Amino acid sequence: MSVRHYVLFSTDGFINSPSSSSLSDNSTDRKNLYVFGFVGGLFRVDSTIINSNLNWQNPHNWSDYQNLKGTASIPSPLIWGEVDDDILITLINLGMKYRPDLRNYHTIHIHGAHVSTQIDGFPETSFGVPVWEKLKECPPAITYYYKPMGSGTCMYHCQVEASEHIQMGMYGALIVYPSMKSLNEAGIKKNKSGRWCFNGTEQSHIPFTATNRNFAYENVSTYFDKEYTMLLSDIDSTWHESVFNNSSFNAINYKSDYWLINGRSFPDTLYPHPLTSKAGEANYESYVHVKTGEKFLLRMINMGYQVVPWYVHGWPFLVAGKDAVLNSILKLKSHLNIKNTANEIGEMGCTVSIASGQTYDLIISSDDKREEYKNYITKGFSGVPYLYSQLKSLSQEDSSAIFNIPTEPLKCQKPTLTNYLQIYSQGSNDVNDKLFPQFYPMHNHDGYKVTNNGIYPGGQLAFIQVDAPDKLEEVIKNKRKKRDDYEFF
Ligand SMILES: [Cu+2]
Repeated sequence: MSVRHYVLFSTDGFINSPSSSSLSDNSTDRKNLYVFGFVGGLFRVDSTIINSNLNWQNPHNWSDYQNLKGTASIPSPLIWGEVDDDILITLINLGMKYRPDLRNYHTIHIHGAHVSTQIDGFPETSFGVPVWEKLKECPPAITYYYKPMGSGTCMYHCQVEASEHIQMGMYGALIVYPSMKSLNEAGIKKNKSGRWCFNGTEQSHIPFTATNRNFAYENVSTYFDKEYTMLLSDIDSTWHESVFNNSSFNAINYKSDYWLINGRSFPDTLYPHPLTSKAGEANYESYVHVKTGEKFLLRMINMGYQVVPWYVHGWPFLVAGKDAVLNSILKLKSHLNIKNTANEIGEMGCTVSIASGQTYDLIISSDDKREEYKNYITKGFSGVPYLYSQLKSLSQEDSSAIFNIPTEPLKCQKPTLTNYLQIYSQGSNDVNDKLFPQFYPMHNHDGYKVTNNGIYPGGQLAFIQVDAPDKLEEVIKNKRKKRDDYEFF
């Protein structure tokens, strides 16, 4: 149980969004969109200061805060904690750099949290935080606080003139992990050899390195190896321009023309996210990169004004939870102590409709499908020749018919492009090398929202790259099977 204290500053800024499907940085392919948002981050954990610059009570920091004006982007910093932590969020209102005449109050509403109305950020029932005017005095600040009682995916946003301030970008993700204590209370524990157990039964699919932050909920079926937060939103650029230009805009004329994942449209969704500072912690990366056999969690959040039918190619997902509540089938399964580790019992799907303000926790097991895929890729069936030979003759007809795929962009300044002919032509005779990597798109299924400025592909589109299973891992696994001895590690 910790105190996690975040300090956020409200202000304005710009995001630079692709306005075509080009991977180039050419300014003609990009558009600046005026936004509002929060900047700042984690100030302290218990009495350990993480970032002393965020100590707003220290007069030495005050002049620097003026430099934060105009630096907002989308989304706002990701906030996380564990069940029973004290989450504190201090809000300071810097005012706007580009619209200094705007003296609006701002608030923090933690969407999905159960707090008293006096502090839930709804200004009409409580208060707003005013602009810091007397710069030689300590900024007026309000500290929102709450103790999460349950785990799951939430978000926070400003609730002042919510139609406009949310549209302008004042939102971020908020994640609550189970604590060791809350897991233990649900029967999920580590035994003396370091292996995870549920009600005393060893869970061999959960590695001994897993921590409480590898569970979405206090439920053994919600274990994951990796997690990705997908904060979805939509933008009407006309509205943003009218706020920038101080011209009037009637919210009922809302018509979105940019669709974002974590503040970015495809192809920017391929690149490392600028807000990621610390490896291994929850972040806004949207390029999913896993190994065969890994389970990954998609924390879907919709802060847009339109329902998103989110579709994942290739893999069915398990609905682990919705709106920070564990899925009732999983709850029942654990209550009845049904001992299957696979997903046979659970709500599965490939598309989920995510309304504005909803969150979904989706878990995908990238199971080993080599035997199945060989039928498509290297064998062929029902008299159809295998795919490589078909693609080869297709490329002789029209070489550009074989599309290029960006591969491993997180390792590169620019994504390396490849295509399946190149992958199949790899020198190795090992058929596995021709099967991997697999690339699965996931996207808004309202097709026109997979565009930038009307140009396809763009918008809410991201990729999942699944690599071959780690050979070393396989060796270890085999040895483990034989010896069942954790001292091996
Ligand atoms: Cu606001």
